[in-house]
Amino acid sequence: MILPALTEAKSPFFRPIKYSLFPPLGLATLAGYLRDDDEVVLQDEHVEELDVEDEPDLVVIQVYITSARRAYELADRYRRKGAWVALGGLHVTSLPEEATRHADSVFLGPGEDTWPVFLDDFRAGRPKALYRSTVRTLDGLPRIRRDLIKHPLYLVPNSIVVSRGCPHVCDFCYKEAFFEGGHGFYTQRVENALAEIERLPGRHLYFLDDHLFGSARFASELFDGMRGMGRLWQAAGTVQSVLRPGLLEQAVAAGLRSLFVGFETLNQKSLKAQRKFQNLRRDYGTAVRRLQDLGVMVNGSFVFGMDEDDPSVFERTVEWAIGQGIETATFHILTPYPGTALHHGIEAEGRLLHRDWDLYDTRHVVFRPRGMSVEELESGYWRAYHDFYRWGSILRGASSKNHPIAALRHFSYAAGWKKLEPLWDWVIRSRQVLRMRPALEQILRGFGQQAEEVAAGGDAGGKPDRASVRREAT
Ligand code: B12
Ligand code: SF4
Repeated sequence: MILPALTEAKSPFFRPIKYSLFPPLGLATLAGYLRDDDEVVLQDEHVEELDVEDEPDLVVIQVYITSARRAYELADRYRRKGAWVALGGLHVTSLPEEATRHADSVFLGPGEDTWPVFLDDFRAGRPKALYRSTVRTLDGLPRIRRDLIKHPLYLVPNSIVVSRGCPHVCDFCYKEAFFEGGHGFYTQRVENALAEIERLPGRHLYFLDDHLFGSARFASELFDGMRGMGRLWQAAGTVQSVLRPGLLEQAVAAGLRSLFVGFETLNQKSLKAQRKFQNLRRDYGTAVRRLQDLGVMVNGSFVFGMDEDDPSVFERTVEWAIGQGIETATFHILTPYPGTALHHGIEAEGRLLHRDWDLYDTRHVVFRPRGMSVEELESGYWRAYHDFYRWGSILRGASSKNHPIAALRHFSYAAGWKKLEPLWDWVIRSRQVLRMRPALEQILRGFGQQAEEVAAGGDAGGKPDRASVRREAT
């Protein structure tokens, strides 16, 4: 089983830490369906040199858009050697005709229903060329084969997903295309999710769910069950879910310490155009303050290049994010992934510049924007990163915090990710990534402050008093 990497992740010169964060959870999930006497090796090219001299009967490759070229190269190589090659994942689902040229079997959508059927077919000597997922459930999943994951190579080996998809339908998102033909959002049973969490060693967890708060009932029961487990965790959620009374407090009491929030744009018209309705007319500032008051760090996600954006968008967005004291920001250039509504629209308007999937990495402009030139969009994107992570900006963001401990935490986290990149590069090369986890946990804990007070004393169902949280911290 192979997770191929895009070129950048294998660079001999510099390796961004983001590629050493998470193990290949999708493939480890599929490996759970194998029999005890099946011999299986899981290789992740983001963190190791691939051994392609082996002679397997079956090769399984997960294909993302940015690693598609490498995935097809590997697939062709193994097919020439006589192995049966199975390709699946997001990119294959969007463009099955393209993938078919490099595969013996192609899988559309999530693999939990089709993969076991294929395994039976394969063992019986009659595997099909195409498998399309239609049954969507996470009930009765076998155990994820975490034993196949090379833990020391990842900063966050405890990544976990307890749901699939998302209840929303944003135009630029992969989600609608990937889940076509069945439910687009479904969760595990709470007891199964809790059992999976119990099995994970250590304290730190990272929920990779698109929207952990997508079902308020599920999330509430999950957080209730996690209370007292002593976990520290990170996740993703929407502005809407942050503003919802009660749920966030429950999450914090269960150990939430940092949340990835899709703000995407400060422009209401753009939100509407992208059908990001759940963000419409929500007070972003209140959402950030709610998170900060509860001791949750914010990773704000922003997208540049929507039709309403002009060259002033970069500075406005960055200024807003720094002013709000957002700890880390992820900027993206709007990218029309094949299969999405955004892609259909831009293609129909003749604005697509090329189909070089290597460059569909949200850092390159692949379509003709409306309100600025391609060069302005690309340089504005890089400027946004530069301006947000300048020492002066980090200090300004940190000083917006009301407490020195919160300011120190802001400073350590923001500087740790961006300013210490050469150090991360060295850590990755010396294969010491896992050793950095205690430092990450320490920062997430807020050096033992704020959120732990809420967890210990706060009423999970109610709204803690902002002033009292600050007083406790002091
Ligand atoms: C974690 C993550 C990462 C991690 C690590 C990836 C990893 N180790 O798997 C990191 C940080 C490295 C990363 C980087 C990037 N990512 Co990323 N990432 C994710 C994220 C949040 C979760 C993936 C995950 O673990 N899901 C949970 C598991 C259980 O599901 P799964 O992996 O999809 O596997 C299931 C199915 O896909 C299927 N399946 C997969 N392969 C196969 C094969 C076969 C044979 C079968 C039968 C089934 C099958 O079965 C599995 C079980 O259901 C997704 C969002 C998402 N919801 O998928 C984005 C996502 C995959 N990333 C994306 C992007 C764009 C990127 C970047 C380009 C971002 C950037 N600007 O740098 C880079 C480059 C990625 C690359 N290497 O090429 C896009 C991909 C779009 C696309 N069409 O391919 C996504 C969808 C985010 C988004 N909403 O746009 N990413
Ligand atoms: S809220 Fe996020 S995950 Fe859900 S559809 Fe929109 S972009 Fe995709």
